[in-house]
Amino acid sequence: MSSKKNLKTTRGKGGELHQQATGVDDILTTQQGAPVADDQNSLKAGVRGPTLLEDHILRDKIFHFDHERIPERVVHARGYGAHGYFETYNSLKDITSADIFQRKGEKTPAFVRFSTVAGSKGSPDMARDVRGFAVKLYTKEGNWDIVGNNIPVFFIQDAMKFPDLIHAAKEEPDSGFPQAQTAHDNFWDFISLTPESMHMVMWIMSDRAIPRSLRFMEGFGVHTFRMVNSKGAAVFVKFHWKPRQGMQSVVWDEAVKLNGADPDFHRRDLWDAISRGDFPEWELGLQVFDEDFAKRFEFDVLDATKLIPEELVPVRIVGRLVLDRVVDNFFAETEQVAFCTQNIVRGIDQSEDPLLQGRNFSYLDTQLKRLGGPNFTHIPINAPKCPMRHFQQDGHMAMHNPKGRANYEPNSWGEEGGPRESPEKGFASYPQPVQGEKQRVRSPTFADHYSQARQFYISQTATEQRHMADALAFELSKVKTVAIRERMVSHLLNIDKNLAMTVAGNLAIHSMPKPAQAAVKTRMDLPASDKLSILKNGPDSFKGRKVGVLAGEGFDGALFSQLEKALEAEGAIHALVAPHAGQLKDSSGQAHTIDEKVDGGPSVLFDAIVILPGKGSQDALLKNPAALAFISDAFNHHKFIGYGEEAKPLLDKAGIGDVLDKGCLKLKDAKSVSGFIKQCRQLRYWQRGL
Ligand code: HDE
Repeated sequence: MSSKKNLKTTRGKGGELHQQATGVDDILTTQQGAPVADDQNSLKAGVRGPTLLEDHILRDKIFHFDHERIPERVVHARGYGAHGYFETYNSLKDITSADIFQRKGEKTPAFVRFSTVAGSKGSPDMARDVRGFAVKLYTKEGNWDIVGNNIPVFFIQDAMKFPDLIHAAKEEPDSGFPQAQTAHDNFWDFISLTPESMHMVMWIMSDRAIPRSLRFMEGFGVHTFRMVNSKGAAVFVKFHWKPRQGMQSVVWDEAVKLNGADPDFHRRDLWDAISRGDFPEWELGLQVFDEDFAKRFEFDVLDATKLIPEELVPVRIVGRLVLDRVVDNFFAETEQVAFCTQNIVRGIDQSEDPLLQGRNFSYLDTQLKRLGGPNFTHIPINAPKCPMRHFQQDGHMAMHNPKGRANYEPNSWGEEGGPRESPEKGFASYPQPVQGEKQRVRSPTFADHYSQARQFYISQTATEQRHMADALAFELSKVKTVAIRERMVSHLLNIDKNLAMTVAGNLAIHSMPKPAQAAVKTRMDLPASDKLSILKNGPDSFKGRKVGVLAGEGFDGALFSQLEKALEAEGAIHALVAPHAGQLKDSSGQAHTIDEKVDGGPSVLFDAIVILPGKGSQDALLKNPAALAFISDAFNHHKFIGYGEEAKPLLDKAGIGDVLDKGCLKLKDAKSVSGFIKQCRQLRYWQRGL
């Protein structure tokens, strides 16, 4: 490998290592391109004398280092991106003139950035939070950004409240904590005073807010947008990204432990999957509807706290997004990418959703500060991949100014006078008639705050409902002000009485508060919508998932190789976990490389576990608390557990020997291994009612 070629190395007078370039192409230079002779020592007056201000090489290096950081995003600071493409399944000419949807099979380059919302850039991946799902599509007629989330509704209805929401959710301003979590007084104070957030609260207290992988979650455009065809006719549209891998989440105790075991769990998972060629895919679905439906629908389609159930408007699948390339450089791509809801193309248009309208101002404004000037479209990750011709010029870091004398239009310079407008090809806004008195007002059609919150709750399985009650009780238990806890329970009473009672019980609220006053009567008759549940829509596949194999010296090599084969056939992967690092010999004497030393590879990193202690290695595992926690945690997290012949003492010591259930399978041959993998397709053994 070229990086391993023998460099000429010498030692300096102080014993420091000097590595010298071997050719002209690998000579280290300053920013100005001047070759550097010594990258270890600053220029001094005498061997032990002061460093000279004259040292332009030292100053060049440190000056640049000093300015490496740019402001992190004020929200969605923690994120991870990847490249890919969008493939159009069929022409959508009938509803949109957007170039990306004109030709079947068209492939459009894409960049996606996933994120959490509240935490800072260095916060852990597995925080309970909404995940950003921002997609940049480099279409032939300009960049189109769908800046969405993994939850189809939002906390608030009007952009005016966004700074308040975010201030309340982030760390408290005096103490500066808690970081990346909503379990504190300020958040629940604001939420409990903002009933419009109740639908979203149900979503963030559900397992949607702790996804197992960025690959295993849905994405939504949230707002209602418009599509406009070449004749100028418009339809309303809501965007959905459906993961081909299926949805999957973790349980809260796992999330807490994962944040310690691997704060980069989500980004590592995405990087690893793409690097091994297991490219995640989402299908783009549209809910298309017209003014007539919008009028008939029981809620306002401009209200971002509401969704349209798929039973009412089915999702039409129109293409797929494939992520097939990791970034070359995190900063250049993931950090510098600038999404904006204003980045739309001909054939796509805005709606009058007051949240969306506010976002249209915010994103461009925030990029200016974050990226330091108006020329961030010159950065490769933000530059369109189609021709860009305009008369905009100058500003910080201008990379390409227009050539020639014309920097304005109209001008008299004919064909040399630069680009001109095109009524046929250019963007045209949908001519929505607009009239009204100027007023600061919330539309009365936005006033129902509980009906869809209730609908979401009753659409969940009993397991998911239990998780929601647990999450609410956990979050509110961290709220010190009892009045805030009670106020939240008063809202829950409008959503589901049992939920309210369970949460109140866990908070030892003995006398129930009155239900919160609802602005309009809550609809108790909205039917459950199965698509809103994760567990009702399981992938029935173990593809893309990972098994942790806890093994000891002399483990059953034949069984292990059967397991390896079965997992490969399923498209799943595994890691070998042992009490020590290095290598492990199996029963036939073959050596295997250990992937994780057990205290660095707890079972929360895996979707299922297999326990294969060797005949002579029981002791090492029995005496290792991390090995015992590996097993008991997996059991408590409802994971499928496969175990070999010699595992019994370990299962006993881990405290599960007596309670083994149908989610725990003894492995002895290829048949039992394949039975185990088949079971794993359910992802978790929820029947283990803990
Ligand atoms: Fe954002 N949001 N947002 N947001 N948002 C930002 O823009 C804002 C909202 C979303 O990976 C910021 O470039 C306002 C809804 C994502 O780079 C900022 C309002 C949805 C990302 C901003 C909202 C989102 C952002 C911060 C209420 C889901 C990350 C950095 C009116 C549909 C994009 C930046 C990335 C980022 C403002 C509400 C999604 C400050 C004012 C609703 C995925 O401009």
